[in-house]
Amino acid sequence: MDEIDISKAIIEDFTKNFLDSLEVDVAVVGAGPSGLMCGYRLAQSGYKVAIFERHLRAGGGMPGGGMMFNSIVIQKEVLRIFDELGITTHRYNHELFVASSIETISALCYKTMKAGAKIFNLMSAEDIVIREDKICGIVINWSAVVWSKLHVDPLSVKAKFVVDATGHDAEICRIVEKKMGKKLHTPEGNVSGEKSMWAEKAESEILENTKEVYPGLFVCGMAANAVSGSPRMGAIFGGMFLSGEKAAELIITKIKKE
Ligand code: 48F
Repeated sequence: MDEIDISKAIIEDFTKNFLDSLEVDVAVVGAGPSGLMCGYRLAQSGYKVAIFERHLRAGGGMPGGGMMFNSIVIQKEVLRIFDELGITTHRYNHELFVASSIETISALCYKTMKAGAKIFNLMSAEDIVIREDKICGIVINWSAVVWSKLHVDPLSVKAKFVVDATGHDAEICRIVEKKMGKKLHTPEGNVSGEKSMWAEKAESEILENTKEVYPGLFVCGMAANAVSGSPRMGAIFGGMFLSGEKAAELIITKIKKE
C-alpha cells in the first residue's frame, strides 16, 4: 500500500463527485433537518440534488437536541416519516413523541445519500447567481476561506432551483434582499426576521411560510419562519420535516410544469 494511492483515491473520488454536482436540478443550502428532508424527497423522486453545508458535520441544530439534552420532540403527524426512516420513537403523551437527536440526524443523512443526493460539508454559499430575474445557481467557497477572510475567489454551481434551508439566519434570502432590494414574496418584500419563541404558532405557520420566495428560490425550515416573521419553536422538530417535504413537493410540481 502506497500513501500516494490513498491521496489519489480521495482526490479523484471527491473531484468526480464535485464535478458531477456543478449542474444540478436543485442546490440545497444547509444540511439541517429541513434541508436534508427536502433533499431526501427530491432525490427519491429522481432529481439531481446537491446539499451544501458550512460546518464539518451535517445536522444543523438537531444533534444538540434541546440545550444539549440530545433528545428531540416530534408531533404524531410526523411519525410516518420517522417510521419510514427507521428511527426509534417513544410516545411521550397523546400528541408528542421523543427520539434520539443523533439517531434521527444519522438516519436522515444516510437515507438522503442512499437516495442519491450528494452532501458537501465545509462549503458555504456566499452568493447567488441571477439571470433575467431568476435565481439559477449559488456561489460557493470553502468555509475555511470564508471564516479566515482569505481573499480567494469562489466557484459557482448551476441549479434549476435553489433552496434556502440555512435556518434562523435565512442567509440566502438575506443575500437576495441585499442584492435585489425588497423583492421577496413576503408581506413587505424583505426578510421579516423571526419572532420570539412560541412553539405552537411557529409549527402551525411553517408550512404556509414554506414557498417560492423569489423566482427560482424556495425556503424551508426555520429560514421559512424567519423570512415571513413567524416565531421560533425550540426543540420540537416536526415542522422541519414537513417543511422540507413540502418544499420538495412544490419544486417537483414546478419542474414538471416547465
Ligand atoms: O439551523 P438548521 O438546523 O436549520 P433547519 O433545518 O432546522 C432548524 C432546527 O435545527 C432548530 C429549530 C427548530 O426545531 O429551531 O434550530 O431550519 O440547519 C441549517 C444549516 O445550514 C447551514 C448551517 O451550518 C446549518 O447546518 N448553513 C447556514 N448558512 C449556510 C449554511 C451557508 N451560507 N452555506 C452553507 N451552509
